[in-house]
Amino acid sequence: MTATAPASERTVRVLIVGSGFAGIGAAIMLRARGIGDLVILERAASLGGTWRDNRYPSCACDVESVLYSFSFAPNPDWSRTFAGSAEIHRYLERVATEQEVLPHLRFDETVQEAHWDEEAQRWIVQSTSGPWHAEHLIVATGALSDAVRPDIPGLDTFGGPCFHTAQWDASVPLDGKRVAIIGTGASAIQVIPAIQPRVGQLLVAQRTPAWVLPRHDRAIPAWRRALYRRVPRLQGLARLLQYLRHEVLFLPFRHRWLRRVAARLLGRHLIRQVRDPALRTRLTPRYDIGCKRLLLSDDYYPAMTQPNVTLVDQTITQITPTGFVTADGTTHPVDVLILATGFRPTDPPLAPFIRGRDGRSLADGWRGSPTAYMGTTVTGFPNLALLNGPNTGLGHSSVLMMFEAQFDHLNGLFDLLALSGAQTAEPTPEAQARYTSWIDEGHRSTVWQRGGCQSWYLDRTGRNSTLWPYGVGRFRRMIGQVDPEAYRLAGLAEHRD
Ligand code: N01
Repeated sequence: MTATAPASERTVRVLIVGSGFAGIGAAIMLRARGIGDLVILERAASLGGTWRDNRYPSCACDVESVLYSFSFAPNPDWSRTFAGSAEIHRYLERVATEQEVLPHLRFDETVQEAHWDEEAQRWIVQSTSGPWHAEHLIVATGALSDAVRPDIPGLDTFGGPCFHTAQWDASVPLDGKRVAIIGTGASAIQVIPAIQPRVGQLLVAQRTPAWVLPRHDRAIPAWRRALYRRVPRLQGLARLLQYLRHEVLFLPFRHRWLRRVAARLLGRHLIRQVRDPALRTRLTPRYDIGCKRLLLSDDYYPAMTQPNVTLVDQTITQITPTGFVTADGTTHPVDVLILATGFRPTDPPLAPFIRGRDGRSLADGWRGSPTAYMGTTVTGFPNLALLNGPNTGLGHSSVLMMFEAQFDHLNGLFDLLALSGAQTAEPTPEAQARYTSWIDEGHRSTVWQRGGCQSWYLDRTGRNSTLWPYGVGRFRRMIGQVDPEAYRLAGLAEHRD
């Protein structure tokens, strides 16, 4: 189908927005249950989401690849414990190809607006190529897709090359240059050791020192890959062990005394790798371990000790055409400015443009603090599913397992519709409110709420609307079964599975 296809051809049973892991995985799940009438709209020219976009040097997953892959598509060929972005992207492309998802993809189509047409019992979705009509809308646009530029005066006046890590410009020469990187989060700590040997001077602008833990990344030897190919169950066992390890590692996020133990043990990484006491003090986090996302790196601290690296921990007050000025009045000349300033998952970009039964948008209802029943469905928005929705993020394990649990929930919903003969499903306001209170209660004792830091996990109301407050197993158990009492079913269906 082309971008100019007539309206009748633009009516589908399921429309998915976004072709990252969530969107591709949802399409595979739907095809497996016999729903082939589906289209995935992708604003870029190829699939892959965050792993297509993030191509800064040494970009890699900070969850072991054996766990950061679909359970139904194990990959015995991972080259490293923590695969790089290009390898993860290739994996996703391969899975999409093998599972015959590619014919469903429409590239270079940006969704601008979607609203529920109550009379037609359809979603009407406006994309850059025109309207689509769909019975079900699945939003899989990801939490880390829109780069945030820092709100520093003068940023636009900088005269040299300036780019965000998620929009890395490989054509900009860095060799021998004076480069500044703003931010010391997950992206920055991967970039810094990768470019430090090449640049002349590297200025690292740190606002808050982070907890950085050992990563133990290794090449996976050929014999082990061969073994996994021959005996897939062994890789399944390795995955299970990683899963259980991460579930155990989750406990300190909820229990303070375990955090104290963890901080004492894991704080040694900094002590071992940074000998200079003054630099060590400046790199020492001043909040509870785990409050902000834990960072994993074996080479970040060693890079910070190199003679061509300067830690700048004064606030940047002004960016000028030739560099930046810090609060102590120092001027720092810079040739290239790299923004490792992250994303804003608490303000999903499509939320103001998706309107439900009463014409109000998701953003209108959320008022700065996203909520959804089981992190997936929203009252007043029939047949809408949000993948990686509110409170489905993780601070300790692979988010792909959360996506798969959401797929199970959607499967259950399609079963419920098929069995009941209904056309639409949406959670009751009571079910969503109960669930949200339960989530908030669950967060009360977590480090994210009490750890003494400002993190992007918290929205502008101060509520944690991004993370799931328990272990992954609990989410899978809860959401895997659909409670019919929690859903309002309506209409008579044309389709049957
Ligand atoms: O972004 P971040 P990221 N002046 O928000 C600083 C995922 N990810 O791109 O801590 C000065 O973590 C900010 O400072 P502060 C992963 O989920 C995954 O690094 O707010 N500094 C912080 O240091 C990750 O958590 C992988 O005080 C400013 C940094 O910028 C998420 O992406 C790999 C500033 C932003 O850090 C985001 O990581 C990489 C300002 N005005 C990333 N504004 C995987 O492996 C912001 N900062 C899966």
